[in-house]
Amino acid sequence: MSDGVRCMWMRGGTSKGGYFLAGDLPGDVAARDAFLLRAMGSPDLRQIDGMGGGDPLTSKVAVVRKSAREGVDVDYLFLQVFVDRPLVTDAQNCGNILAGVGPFAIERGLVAPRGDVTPVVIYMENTGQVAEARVATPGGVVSYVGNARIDGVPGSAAPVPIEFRDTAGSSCGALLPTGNVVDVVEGIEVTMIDNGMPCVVMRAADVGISGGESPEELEAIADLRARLEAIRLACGPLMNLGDVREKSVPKMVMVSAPRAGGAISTRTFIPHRCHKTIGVLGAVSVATACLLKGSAAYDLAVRGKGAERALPIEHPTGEMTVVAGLDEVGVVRSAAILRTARKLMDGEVFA
Ligand code: NQM
Repeated sequence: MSDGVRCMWMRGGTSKGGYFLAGDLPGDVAARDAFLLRAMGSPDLRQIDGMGGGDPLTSKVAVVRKSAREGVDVDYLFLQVFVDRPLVTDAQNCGNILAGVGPFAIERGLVAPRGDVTPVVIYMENTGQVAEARVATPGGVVSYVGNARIDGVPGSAAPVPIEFRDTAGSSCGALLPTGNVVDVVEGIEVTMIDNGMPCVVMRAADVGISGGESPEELEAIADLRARLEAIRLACGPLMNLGDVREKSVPKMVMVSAPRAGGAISTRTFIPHRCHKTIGVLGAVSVATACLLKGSAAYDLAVRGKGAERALPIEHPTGEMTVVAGLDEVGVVRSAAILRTARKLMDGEVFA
């Protein structure tokens, strides 16, 4: 395709990518994916011939349409465009890119602004679940300016609080797809959990790291990368995800005791690069593991008390607080997080 396709480039949380109206993209999936690979410049480590930033966190796409579902404003399909391989996958969701969906939907006229804050109910097509984002719309116009700060993003911006409902088993069919709180895989005790994002949670010490290393230090340990991939490939079928060689899930989360007053400290491979922070739904899944007695995270975690718990999930550049709502038997029923987003460019992208 040589003609330009209308698109908005946005930062959503700690990720960045292209936001498209579904009707602006080719309807045929193979043609759509070929277009997106060209637009991002994949496969190429530097994505020099495209818009991608040479990192999975900046090679992302949101496809948004007005929803026909009762009580839902828009449908959002997330696509991960691989950097180094000719692959586009819808096998995972993304809670960071989700933060830009509400503002984008209002900017494109899919949702009418309502007062100073406009709630946008979003159906997440990848996992069939619903989230509600609250977008600042003073004077009926989306505002990106404000005092909210999130770790991993310099400066401040308008807050975009997001609440998730019923995320358990989003991709794996059950919160604990093996039916166990802990399993031994490749000799390591792991908790395979999916509360919005399929994650394999394991103790950092069990794979020979402290859990305080930087992403660069961890990516440089070839043995660690090989071991995590062996565990991941074994966990895929156990988590009902099948063969995960060409999928970006499950995420591999190494946990250790909190270092900065949070609930737990994390280092996450997503799955081959180490995240500079942590994914939103990844953090929700880890927070849930912290609350599950017997999990790989339980004994390391500081959990607080009460039916609503703020669990700061520490990551390499700060923390992400998950506010978990628990029912009377201590099961996590809802989760909320604070994100911000920013419009970076509105125009046409060429492939
Ligand atoms: O877990 C990265 C991100 C994500 C996903 C990844 C995310 C989530 O930081 O909801 O946000 O885990 O691939 O954007």
